[in-house]
Amino acid sequence: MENRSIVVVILYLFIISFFCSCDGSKYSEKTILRGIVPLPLEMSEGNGVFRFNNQTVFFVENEEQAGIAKQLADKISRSTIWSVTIKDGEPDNKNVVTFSTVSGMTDEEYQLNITTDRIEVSASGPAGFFYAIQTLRQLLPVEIEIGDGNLSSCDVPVVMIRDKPRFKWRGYMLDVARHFFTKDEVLQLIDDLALYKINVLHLHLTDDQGWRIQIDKYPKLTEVGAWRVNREDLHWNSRPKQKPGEKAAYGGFYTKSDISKIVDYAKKRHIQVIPEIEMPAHVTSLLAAYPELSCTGGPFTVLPGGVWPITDICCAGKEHTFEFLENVLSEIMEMFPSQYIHIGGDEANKKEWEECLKCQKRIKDEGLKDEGELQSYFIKRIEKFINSKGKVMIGWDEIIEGGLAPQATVMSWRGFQGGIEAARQGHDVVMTPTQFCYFDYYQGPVDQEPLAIGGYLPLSKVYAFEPIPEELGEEGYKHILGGQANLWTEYVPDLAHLQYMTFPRLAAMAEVNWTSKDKKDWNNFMVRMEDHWNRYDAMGINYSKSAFLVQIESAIDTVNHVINVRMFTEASQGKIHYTTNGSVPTPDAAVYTKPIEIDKSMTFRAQVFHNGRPLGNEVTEKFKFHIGALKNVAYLIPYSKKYSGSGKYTLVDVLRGSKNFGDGKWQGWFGENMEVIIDIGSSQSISQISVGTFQQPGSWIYFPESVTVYFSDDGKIFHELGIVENVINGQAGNAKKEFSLNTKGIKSQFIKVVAKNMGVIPEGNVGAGDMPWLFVDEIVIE
Ligand code: TNX
Repeated sequence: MENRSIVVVILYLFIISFFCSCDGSKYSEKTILRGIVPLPLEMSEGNGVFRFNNQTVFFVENEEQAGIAKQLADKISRSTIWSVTIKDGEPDNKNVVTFSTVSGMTDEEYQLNITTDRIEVSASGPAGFFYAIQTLRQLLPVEIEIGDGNLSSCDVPVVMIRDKPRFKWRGYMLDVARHFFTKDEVLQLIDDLALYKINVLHLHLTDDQGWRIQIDKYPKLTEVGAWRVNREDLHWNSRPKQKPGEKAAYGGFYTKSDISKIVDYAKKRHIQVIPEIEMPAHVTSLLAAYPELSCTGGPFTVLPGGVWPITDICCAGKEHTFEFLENVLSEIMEMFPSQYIHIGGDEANKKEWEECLKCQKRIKDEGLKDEGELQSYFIKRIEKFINSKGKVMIGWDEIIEGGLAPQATVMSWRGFQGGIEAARQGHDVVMTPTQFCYFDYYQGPVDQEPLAIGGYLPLSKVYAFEPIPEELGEEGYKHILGGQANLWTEYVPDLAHLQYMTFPRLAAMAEVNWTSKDKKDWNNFMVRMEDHWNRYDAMGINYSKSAFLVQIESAIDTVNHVINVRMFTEASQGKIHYTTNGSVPTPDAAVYTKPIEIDKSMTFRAQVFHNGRPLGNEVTEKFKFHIGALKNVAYLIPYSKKYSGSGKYTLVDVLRGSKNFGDGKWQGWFGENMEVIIDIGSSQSISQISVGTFQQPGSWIYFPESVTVYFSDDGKIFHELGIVENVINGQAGNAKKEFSLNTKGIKSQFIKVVAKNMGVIPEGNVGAGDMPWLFVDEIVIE
């Protein structure tokens, strides 16, 4: 160690022990409330504040530091009635913020020493200074994010911070292919990523539904590939392809100048932009422009939504395919200075390759075993080209199949396994398993959230993500570069929605990747986040409050004929207030403390309040007791074992299935009708019968074709009461629907209900098993 480093370390230890009133792993309440996310490595707090005012001067050593200081100085200047001054040279007085380059720190490490007189920022280079400034930004009042120029001064607390990240890859992926986001929207996102010390923005630039980047050599890629027919009014999975004569005008792309602005803007915020060009599959938009790169010759049109499976693929038998892709990659590498180039490589359906003479010839000539090895041949060839330009290839974990390209870095998305295998083979890995990292998944109860792709990834689960799998041991520490959040945008059409899916989950992901494992603490995180709700408001970020949504769970007690209602939230801040008389819940409404037993129809309205302020949105849940409630149901056709609800009372248990069809409240029939007889015990007047059903075309669940109701007094001879036809016919996308029949004047003891399965899946959505599911809950008899 150099003498100077030793001095720095000794000095540092001295300062830390001076400030430390505890063992360094515990933080006082006051410190927690500062709201620094991700949590720094070490913090120790003193007394008092440093006050920024019209006399405060930033002293920097060079231009680069001046640029970093300016980013914060501009924010302060915009929010106050004065402007911050930046100078170089030695500070001569108090009330200064000084930047000093020191040795002995890693690239992204920094030290921030705030005293009442001055703020000292030290780091070994620009990344460290930049992160110190982000921490300082979070210590300043949220008003600095508003920029309306009213503050006369602003304070930051006296504190000593030493900080550095756990992982060097702290990523966020944005899919700009499924929905396009403009250059300005991307710039705004970059600003928001910087707040959390994210250092990789992975842009998924091409996919079946759009090609989003200008390539001079192949202009049709954007003239044709960037545009699709507008079917935004339909569910992603029920969008018919472009018809002859229809204009494709929905989409967009980045010009070279846009990319240069994005890369530059990100660089100033220490974010590396990594481009992804998908191959050999997920290429319909490319093939729409240049069909000669396919096995079949086309024609193709840019897809307006999802089609499954997609067999469109680049021909691996033609030399021209490689020449073309290498030319594209050359232009990409000119535009993006990043060390890594992402080539996709996921979900390649090999059907076309199996049937293509050229691909088969390639398999033979190269002595390959099968199409799996052909994919590996494809990827290795591309890797060789990327390496020849001094860059590293990265791809989704499918690139392991058939033999991994020698230098490749793997992005493990199908769980951890691909990453584990790759690391064991000595490759670097970015962990991005769906179950912890897919920000396109729901973050709250499905019924309360905007439409998402499926899955469930609440905030606490993101926080629980651990990128290094235990079974890897030392190998893991060596090869796992870090973790990454992925926002796929099939169901994310605009910036407001992007923000909703991203925040606050990004804050949790940031802490996963930055903060040391032993310092992570969910409750502590959520307390610090209290400051961030205000900061989001000030920054104009449309964030999700799903962690504070009241979830109402209910269980049936078939012995006592009551329902137990339980309420909870993901986050522990605040209290649940509720009403049952129809009024809006306020902080004065009853506080939920323990499960509530009900034996008659009731509507709950509930919301979380903390210090009088609502934290989440209001939630309503209705429980409707009816004549059929908890009566015997005879199944003439048994329900599927896979979707059995809670058994024989499911259809009459008062509890209603949600839009999450796996919630345990729905009963399903696969390709078959539902036929049940409900015995209500004695002959009674019935005014209406409603049958609740569900549709989710992406999961091959469809409304019934019709619902027919029969009645009988002996349970043997049934008379038809009426039929309700389905007029929607698979078009409505995800929805719940009641099939209701007016039965006024009818008296009956036995009611038979037949819901007719659609029988066939509508064209364009042919899926596993080729038969539709029919989902029912509940049968309400009034
Ligand atoms: C899988 S992750 C995909 C994407 C989809 C995503 C939806 C990966 C490499 N492929 O094409 O958008 O699931 O969650």
